[in-house]
Amino acid sequence: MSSDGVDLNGAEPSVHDVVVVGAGFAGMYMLHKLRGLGFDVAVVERASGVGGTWYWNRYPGARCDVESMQYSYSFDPELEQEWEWSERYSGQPEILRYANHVADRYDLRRDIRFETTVTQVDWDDADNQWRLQTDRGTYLARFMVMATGCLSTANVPHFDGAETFEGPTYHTGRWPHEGVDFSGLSVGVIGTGSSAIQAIPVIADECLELTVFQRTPNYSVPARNEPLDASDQADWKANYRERRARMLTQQAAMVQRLPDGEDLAKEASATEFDERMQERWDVGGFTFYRAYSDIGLDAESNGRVAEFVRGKIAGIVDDPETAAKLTPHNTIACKRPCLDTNYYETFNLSHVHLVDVSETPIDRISAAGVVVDGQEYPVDALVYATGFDAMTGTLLRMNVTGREGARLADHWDAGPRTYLGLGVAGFPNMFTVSGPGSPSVLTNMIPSIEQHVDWIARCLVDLRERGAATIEPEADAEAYWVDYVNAVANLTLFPTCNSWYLGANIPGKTRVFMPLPGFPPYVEICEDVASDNYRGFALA
Ligand code: NA7
Repeated sequence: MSSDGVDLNGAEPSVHDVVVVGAGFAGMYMLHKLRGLGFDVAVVERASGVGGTWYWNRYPGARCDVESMQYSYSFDPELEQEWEWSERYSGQPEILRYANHVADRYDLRRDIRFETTVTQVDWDDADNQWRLQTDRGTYLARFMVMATGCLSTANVPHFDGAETFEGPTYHTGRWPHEGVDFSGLSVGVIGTGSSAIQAIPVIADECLELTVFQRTPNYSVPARNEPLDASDQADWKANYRERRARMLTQQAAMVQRLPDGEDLAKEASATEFDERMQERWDVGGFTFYRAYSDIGLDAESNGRVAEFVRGKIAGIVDDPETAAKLTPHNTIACKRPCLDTNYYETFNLSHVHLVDVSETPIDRISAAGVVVDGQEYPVDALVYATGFDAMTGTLLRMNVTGREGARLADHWDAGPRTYLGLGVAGFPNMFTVSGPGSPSVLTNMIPSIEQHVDWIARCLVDLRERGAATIEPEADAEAYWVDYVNAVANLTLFPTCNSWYLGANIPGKTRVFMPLPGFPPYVEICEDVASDNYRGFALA
């Protein structure tokens, strides 16, 4: 790059008011919204299509854990009415079709540059603009929106000998678009997080032998997926405005099938407790975790609920040794809660094997399989269901520098620092959609995305009206926010597990609780900040 902004290969940079990184649900809505407000916007996207998470995560059984009628945009009532969902929880292909429908309906593709990967991002102090270098040219823009998703950089752990494995390997978050045929094959799956819990029963249906390598057992609750009843869908469509408004008043930005319990689990009688938990187990979904008000807050109450699930595992899994291995003993729901269809049941199948790698980790991968404690488990194909470098991984890999060349990686050395999860001190005019420090992954992502996009759009209009060139969080406001997020997280049981919420799944990553529990108070704070002349932000 030369100093006048011309690309080294001679091409002129592409100049816009706003450049958005990512064409998932956040980037698509950001583009649509800002276009409607008269901004010139370009979106860069490394994939060859829209959909973000749902573009990449095509593994067998990939499905949203939030019910279809709630996992969709609310910004256009016509879109809401015209789209028909087919199941209680949508599978990945259906959600990707929806994303493509939205892209077509609002003619979004003409402003999206696909197959374009950001390699370097620098703030230019002299010109008050961002310079994005990509593998397909340079972009200049006054404002930049990182719509890069929370789980978009795959975590592929290092195993000695992995390169010597003779069969194909796959990561759940980078699944081949043409699909994979496991029939007649012996398959290994590493990991038992929510991706694996969805994939294992489906892969088991197809393959000859399945060996699951489990480091930490996980709690899972039945999803009870089923075809969506036409009258249920019609009822939602008739009441969408009231229901969408109600979603925004809920901790996780979604309405549950049963009302949240307001009493304490530890005070319930044994009969009352079992009846209530059983009802929620039968209904399926996240309503299980909302049976009592203190499941996420009080260790004793949490322990009762955990024990209920442990009892279910013992009842479902025939072989007591396998059941014991599958039984978790940590806090329930302090890792991302999982929903399943026949997960524990799958381990009753004679061709499905469980290898516990908690005490003796995977030694290495050989040409023919996975070696644990000196024993080789032969497999023809290997699936890494090993998760993501969550919430910060993608942002940090883009080599972002702010004022005076300060690196985002240095600023976040001790964990991500943001104000409201929307901006970073020293990085003017950069917005993060569902960034660390916002409720994001603890909520239904689409309402969270809409709330951020609407806030950013309002902010850009206000700046335009005032003739302000820059906005950035003040250092004090950011420090206050980091402390606030930590203080709220410490009121809960979330920090008691080694979860990706804490960065604990990535060797060497600083352990800081990254999302903010509690959607409704967060929305109020954001409103209040904007109405109070963007309190905590410096405008120039
Ligand atoms: P997760 O929830 O991070 O699960 C990853 C799994 O991989 C988990 O069971 C890990 O065990 C396991 N893992 C990771 N590294 C290793 C090594 N080195 N050896 C053995 N096992 C390992 O990712 P998912 O994709 O399932 O879910 C991510 C989110 O995507 C999900 O919450 C939804 O929001 C969508 P561990 O528990 O760390 O011991």
